Amino acid sequence: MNVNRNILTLDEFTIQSVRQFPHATGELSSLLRDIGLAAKRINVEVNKAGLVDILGDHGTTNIQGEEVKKLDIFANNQFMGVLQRGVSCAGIASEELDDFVAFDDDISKNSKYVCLFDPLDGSGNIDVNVSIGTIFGIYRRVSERGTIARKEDFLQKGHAQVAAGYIVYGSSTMLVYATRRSVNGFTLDPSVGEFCLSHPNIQCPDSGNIYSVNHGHFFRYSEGVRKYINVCQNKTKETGGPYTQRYIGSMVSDVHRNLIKGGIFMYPGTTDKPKGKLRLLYECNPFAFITEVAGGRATNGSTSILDIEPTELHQRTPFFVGSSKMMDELEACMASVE
Ligand code: AHM
Ligand code: MG
Repeated sequence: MNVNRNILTLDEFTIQSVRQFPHATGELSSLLRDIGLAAKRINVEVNKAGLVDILGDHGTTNIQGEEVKKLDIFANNQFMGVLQRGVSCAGIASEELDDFVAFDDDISKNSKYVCLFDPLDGSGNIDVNVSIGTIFGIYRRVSERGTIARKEDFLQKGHAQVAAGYIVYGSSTMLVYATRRSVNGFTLDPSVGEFCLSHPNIQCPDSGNIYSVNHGHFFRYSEGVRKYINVCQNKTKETGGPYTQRYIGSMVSDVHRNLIKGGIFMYPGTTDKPKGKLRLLYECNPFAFITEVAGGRATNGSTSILDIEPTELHQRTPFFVGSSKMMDELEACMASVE
């Protein structure tokens, strides 16, 4: 097989973006580079996950005498570590940590950005060898540089993101990230250990035929959501169907597929959990940002996800994201029963 070695790597791509904009300082590129490194390290461990029973179970000691950490804690520590040692990040918030962490060394205090992430989303799927992912959103801090980051740096609306992305540890490992200008996907080439630009300028098709939702909760969804699911089930060739239902239970994989092929992903509220399950700041906002840059949309059923004013780090929200015309049809169904 001929391998094209002229494809841009993630580092080359981000540096190229800096070269195009004379005012760019390179701080965002450096942050993305740090994230790429954490992703490669997490990828190595995710690929070994099936060996955990041989090498030692979580919380036990492995064959080298090291304590085996849960993968999501490992991923969290990798992310936090690279961002703390880098020069661009003033602090982080993570699904794995109760509160945000403001880095207090002088370089971090002078850094421009904060990063919010879910280090290993869908981690319930690890034991059965199903794809999982990492999600991140990057914001320019609102507190003054030179001071330590504060809570308001993390509680910003999704619209304020300067970049957002995800890594999917799938049949290949991919890193996809968006700035306000474009969404680009990079596939890890394991032979050189680099993310290489494989999906330039991703556009979400304005319609598709895939809908992703947990059908097990059907009778606990609102009437509007049930109505839309019925519409999906009744699509014919004439109305753009038939639709296919696909639900991996790993949002990163589900939304990634829909972003490329066209589709809609839904995690609605239920009668027992009106706010659903997913977290606004580090699960929904990054995907809403990426999808909107790619031409799609994301809402909580009534408000654009990116317009929601956050009040807590770990707040949950119903989440609907995907191709614009499918989102229009969902909203029309929801509005028709109110
Ligand atoms: P997690 O952050 O605990 O891993 O949960 C988030 C995951 C998403 O990736 C996925 O879409 C969802 O949970 C699936 O939940 P459910 O099994 O309730 O459908
Ligand atoms: Mg999660």
